[in-house]
Amino acid sequence: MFKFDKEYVEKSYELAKKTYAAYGVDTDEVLKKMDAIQLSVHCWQGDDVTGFETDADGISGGGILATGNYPGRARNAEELRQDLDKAFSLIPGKHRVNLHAIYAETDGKHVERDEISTEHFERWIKWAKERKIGIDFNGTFFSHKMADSGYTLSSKDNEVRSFWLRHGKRCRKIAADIGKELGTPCIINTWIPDGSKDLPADRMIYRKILKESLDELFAEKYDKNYMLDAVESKLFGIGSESYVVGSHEFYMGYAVKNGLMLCLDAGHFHPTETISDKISSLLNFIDEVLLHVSRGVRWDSDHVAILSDDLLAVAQEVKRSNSFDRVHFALDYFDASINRIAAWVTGSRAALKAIMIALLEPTNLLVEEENAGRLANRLALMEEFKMLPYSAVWNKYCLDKGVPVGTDWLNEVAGYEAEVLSKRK
Ligand code: RNT
Ligand code: ZN
Repeated sequence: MFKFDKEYVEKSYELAKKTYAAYGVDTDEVLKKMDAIQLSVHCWQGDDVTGFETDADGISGGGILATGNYPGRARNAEELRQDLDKAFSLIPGKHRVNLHAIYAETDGKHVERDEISTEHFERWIKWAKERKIGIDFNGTFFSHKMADSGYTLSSKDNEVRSFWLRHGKRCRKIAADIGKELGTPCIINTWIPDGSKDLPADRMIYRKILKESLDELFAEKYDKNYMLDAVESKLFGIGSESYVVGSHEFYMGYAVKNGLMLCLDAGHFHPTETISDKISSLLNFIDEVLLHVSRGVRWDSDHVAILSDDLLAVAQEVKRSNSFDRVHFALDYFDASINRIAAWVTGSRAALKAIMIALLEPTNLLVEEENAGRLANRLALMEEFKMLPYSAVWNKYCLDKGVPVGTDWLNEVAGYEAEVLSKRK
């Protein structure tokens, strides 16, 4: 495979810089802007969303399913952090880590979800502090016997509903503690699986209950410097094909009304519907948007993110609306059929590439043509800009950040697999 040495990378960068300058884009500035970009990297790619609960029972309740049995899954928090460290060493820039409540460390003791607290995340906090990175958080409302009915916060069963309410409240407190400890607001995203396989007779009742539950869940106000709440909608899932209580309309309404962040997961809409066009609408009514960068293949399959037209369109929308301070990029996919470090790195690098390509776009020139009514030129320029030498800028970025350039990172993954992952039985 082609080996990019330092001289080659520097020389190509100088040429690319000239090309971009001719279009009015300063590539050095773009490299600086990349420093401010933080992805929220999901810990759950490392262990197939299993978590460390003593009675982890896989698919039970909630329909979250990672398929595949590639060897080397992280079996405990130590291994998961070690794997994340490896992945981070191959991803340019400094990024956050996204945790779920099931990643609590309870030292072998069974601690129910409505009893977890910040102490169970102390090692994660210490680890993040040492690396000077932020942590984001999620309550885990699935893979649990109390989710077996298919309903959690919208359950008609008060025992079930209050159990999940207690869980959700604990998670918000944990998130606020994390944000305070780390000095960067912890985004806590609430996604629940509630819905039904077949046609419900009364769609309204569950949504009414969910609204009441959310009002109670979010009643306690926390300092925005410590934590920020987001809510995530969905269209359908495994076991909730006919009806999802927390649909897009439901949560968009709720977020607008209550000043929360809305989470758009790329896999949670109709298969041909994209999330890019939603950003400029939402930002007129809510302060911030959380993105779950994912790739649905025919359905909400959570394939590893790639540099697709869809992902690029999302990054372009954020760039063109100058909203990088209001839109948060989190990754959300889980593939258990390939090397999990490679899955993390491929998706993270894809998201960063999309953001960089968008930042390098000579947007002003497009807007100029648009405003002058020269729409053929606008289209033609968009096509021409697809061929600009962004790969040279990307390679320079990787070089500057001290991570492998080009395909070199694959050797690192292979070495890690031989030395570490293959020994996990
Ligand atoms: C599920 C949602 C949710 C989860 C993670 C694990 O459909 O996308 O975000 O994937 O919380
Ligand atoms: Zn998601």
